[in-house]
Amino acid sequence: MRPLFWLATALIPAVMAEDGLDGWLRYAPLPDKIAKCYAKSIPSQVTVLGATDGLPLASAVKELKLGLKGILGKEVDISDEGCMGGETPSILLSTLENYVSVCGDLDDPPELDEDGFYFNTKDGNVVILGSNERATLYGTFEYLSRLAQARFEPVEYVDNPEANIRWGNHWDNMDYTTSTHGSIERGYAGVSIFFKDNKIRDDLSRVEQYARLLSSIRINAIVINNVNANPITLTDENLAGVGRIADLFRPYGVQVALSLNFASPVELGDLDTFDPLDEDVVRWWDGMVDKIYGVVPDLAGFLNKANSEGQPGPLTYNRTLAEGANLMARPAARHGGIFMFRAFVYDHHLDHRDWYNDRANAAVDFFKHHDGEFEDNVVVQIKYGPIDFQVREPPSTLFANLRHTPVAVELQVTQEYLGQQNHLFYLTPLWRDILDFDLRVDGEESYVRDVVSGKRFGHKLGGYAAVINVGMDRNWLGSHLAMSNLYAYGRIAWDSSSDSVDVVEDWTRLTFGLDRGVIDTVAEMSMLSWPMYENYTGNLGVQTLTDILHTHYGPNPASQDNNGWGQWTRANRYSIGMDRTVWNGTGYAGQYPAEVAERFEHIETTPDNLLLWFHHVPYTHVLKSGKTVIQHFYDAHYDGAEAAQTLVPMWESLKGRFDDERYEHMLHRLVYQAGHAIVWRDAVNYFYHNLSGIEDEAGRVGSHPWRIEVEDMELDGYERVAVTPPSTASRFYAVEAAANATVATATATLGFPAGTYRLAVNYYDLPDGQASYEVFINGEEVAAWEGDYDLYLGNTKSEFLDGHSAARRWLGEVTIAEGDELKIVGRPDGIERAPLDYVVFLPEGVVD
Ligand code: GCV
Repeated sequence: MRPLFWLATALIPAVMAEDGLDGWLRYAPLPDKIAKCYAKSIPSQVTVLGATDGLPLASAVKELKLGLKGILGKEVDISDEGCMGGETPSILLSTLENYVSVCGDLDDPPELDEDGFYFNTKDGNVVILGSNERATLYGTFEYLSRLAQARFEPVEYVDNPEANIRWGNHWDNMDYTTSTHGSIERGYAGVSIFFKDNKIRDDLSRVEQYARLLSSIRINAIVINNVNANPITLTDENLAGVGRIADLFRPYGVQVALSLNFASPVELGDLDTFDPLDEDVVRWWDGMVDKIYGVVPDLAGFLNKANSEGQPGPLTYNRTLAEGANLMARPAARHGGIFMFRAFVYDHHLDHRDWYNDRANAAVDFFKHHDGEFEDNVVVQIKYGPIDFQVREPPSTLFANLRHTPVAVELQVTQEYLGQQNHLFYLTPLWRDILDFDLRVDGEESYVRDVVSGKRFGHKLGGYAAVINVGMDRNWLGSHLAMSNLYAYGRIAWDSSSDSVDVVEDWTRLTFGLDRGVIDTVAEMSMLSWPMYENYTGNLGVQTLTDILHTHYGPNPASQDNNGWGQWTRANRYSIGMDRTVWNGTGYAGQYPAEVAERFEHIETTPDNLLLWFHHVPYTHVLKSGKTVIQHFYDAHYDGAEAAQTLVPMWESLKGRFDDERYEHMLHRLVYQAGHAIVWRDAVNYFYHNLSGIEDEAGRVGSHPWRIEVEDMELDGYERVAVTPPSTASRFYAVEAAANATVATATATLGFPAGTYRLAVNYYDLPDGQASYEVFINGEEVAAWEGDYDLYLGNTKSEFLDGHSAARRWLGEVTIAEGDELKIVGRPDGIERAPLDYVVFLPEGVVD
């Protein structure tokens, strides 16, 4: 006979391997005890009024069945008749309107806005009444989310959205061979789920799964193609494909929208002009928009990037931006469509020698005088900061300067400048920082959140857009933890007062289960991530300091300046920062309403974290904290890199508390991040140390007593190479195997005191090649690795030795004695010539 404990363990659900495909919609079984206790109290009868196949109410029923089965192991009966107050407890799903027409007026009807819903679980029944079908589906997802988090307390409330525009923007390209940025511009999780080889994919199964996720966070529209729009999206064949995509989103209440290329009448049609005032052009767009709506009658509308970064637009013909937007907005309006017009218009050939030039001024310069000239369905979509999704920016001044035009804020779920999903960066606190900023228009409360919702200036339209860029990777964004940002985006766009910690805790429960230790740890790691990343990348409002000319990933402070892009820091030997004051600088501070302008005009009233955004000061300037600017840089970079090391043990404490598959995947990324944070720290610190010539008071910068520079070792087959930018190599040099070498070695005699050390090596991991490496102490192999980070990290790759490819391997502990021989053998592969920077023997407690 089998022992009884066998039976007991058989009843506990095994921890199943998970790949992240379900995101937060896992409907994972609740622990037995909880499920048993509560399953009985959940009605077994579902009443759905007016469901039609292919529309959101039918999806609500489908999700409910799936969810109740998964979470509580409960089967339900479905009926299409019944009203509140019946004898059998039920879960009632309906639109409010339909409920009233079938069951009669309610005594106390809920006040629902568009997409809002009424939710009541108070008397043993569950009632979900939406203002429309998708709202009822939102309420159903809400119910399932509560159950999955074991929130059974009876509640009754109305949930209305703050804003009616809650859009996602994809920067997906039609193909990846001819597009400059591959399949998805700034995508870090595989290729497009929509497009392939200039066509819509035949297999769109990922789109349906994506629709569920978006709907559950109440995103109501999705722009499927890049703002750098390819006109061929509008060919007959591709439009038919767009129709197929819309058919998959429709059941989940997510409307499709399209980015339009302003030059389409020429590129796709047979006109020789795209002048917005030309009658043939007007006719062409009228016809095209009618045709698009013929295929997708419920299209949400359009998005357009005009006259920016090489995109065509009305300025080409000396027409105004308003004339350009209205050209396509008018026919869209006839179909009830919205026209989102991006404010990201600027000149990327600015003369950097002119102290008074400033890209940050562009949005107001280009748009303010057109306020009131746009059609009613035009919404100006404004990036949260005046530059470009930086680690710290003040809110764009344009939010305070358009009173007669509805606006939306553009956020970025994809971490373009923020670690490209290899670095943990939980974005909600950054978004809240912007949304909670009081612009003090006319001296009155004017939070950015109230400007974008339309509340502040009395607009019906307004809200949110976020660049999402999920890809074919099974876990959507490349990193499991990055999915908290997508979830959070939906929560914030619905209710901008959502608390950052609450949101990540909810997401963690849904994603990893109810273990308090997991919830607390993930929340702690997430809340640490913004200050940490800011610390080791760009401080005091100087921007992210990544390589803006190449991949936007690794460090390259020098790339900010002396070019036309206008992301300048104006760093020289003595001083740093953009002078954006009115009295002596670019005047940007003066674009804010008076109270805010006054605050940013003066160093004394500018917060330290935005000092260099608004002021140009000597490195020796003393901050409010009492530190000098340069010492703050040094300290912050050390603090940030040190904090990044703590993510690994925090995550390791979670081993075995959910599936190994997701645990291991994240562990690799966090270990990598711990190393890359050191690359960042050193590159930025070396750069400013070198430029300013000012020593670190703590004596850390440039002093690495536990490192061995590989270029100083005895080399056989290896050659010393200068790295660009120099600060992305320890002491500016590295080694690579000579062109004809199949194997190369570096040897040195160790001078460290006898003891046990943590061994690590910094090298460069390039695409298109997996070099292999072995490390020997006194002829005995102690470690080996392959340069294969490129195979599983999602960042934009660099083929050069630089801050993007620079990486660290942690090689475990070694015990050595003074005089031991260290030998590294590298075997190049493809373009990866087994490059090495330095080896480090870390005594207990040292991070270097
Ligand atoms: C889609 C930045 C990005 C570009 C992007 C652009 C935009 O410059 O690096 O990839 O283009 O913003 O938002 O239009």
